[in-house]
Amino acid sequence: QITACLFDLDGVLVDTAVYHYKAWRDLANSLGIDFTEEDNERLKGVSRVRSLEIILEIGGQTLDQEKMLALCEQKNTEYLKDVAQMTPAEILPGVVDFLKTLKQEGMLIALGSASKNAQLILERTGLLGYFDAIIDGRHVINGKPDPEVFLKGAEALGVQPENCVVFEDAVAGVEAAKNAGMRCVGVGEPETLAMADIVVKDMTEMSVARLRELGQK
Ligand code: B16
Ligand code: MG
Repeated sequence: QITACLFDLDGVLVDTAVYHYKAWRDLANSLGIDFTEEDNERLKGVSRVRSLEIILEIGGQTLDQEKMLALCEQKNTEYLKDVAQMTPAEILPGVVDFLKTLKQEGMLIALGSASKNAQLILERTGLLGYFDAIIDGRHVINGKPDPEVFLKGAEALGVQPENCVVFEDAVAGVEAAKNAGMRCVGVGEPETLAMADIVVKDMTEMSVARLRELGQK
């Protein structure tokens, strides 16, 4: 039986990937590295430092720890300029209706995101009030596909992993959910998210009936 839903942020509730891409591309270009939208797919669900490591790998460069932290800081400052302009209009389709339904059904709701800016983004988009617990990049040591972020979410809600459903758009995130022993709804393409129990295009395709079905699986 499903009693709790754990949501990833970027790609599931809002599309911050476009802002991440813009900020990383500018930074990569300043280092003389070409960084395409296709390359950006590799950064989804991945931590900030790991994202920079991937960009440096693409460019065949290495930098010392101190320089890397400075560049992460620089990227985040640019990224936050866009986040500051975010509004509820940027919430992805079906999200608000589905969250409202879950609340009515007495379902517990948590956030499980790699982002250290998650709380701010939820505030800017007016989604914060729906969440009973928030676990994000500030609370975890091991990034997805490690299950830590979702296990901590379940713990904060006081529920067992087998009673949780995770909503994820990134392959590493789906793996993290499965590693946590949870059901997983993939958000995106079935070919890419094959490990998920079901895959939806977006939250307009979700309903309480589908959640219950998932609980029977
Ligand atoms: P920040 P999610 C992830 O969010 C993004 O998908 C990923 O691209 C980003 O690098 C990561 O958050 C860290 O974000 O720099 O804000 O701490 O999909 O786990 O909600
Ligand atoms: Mg995501």
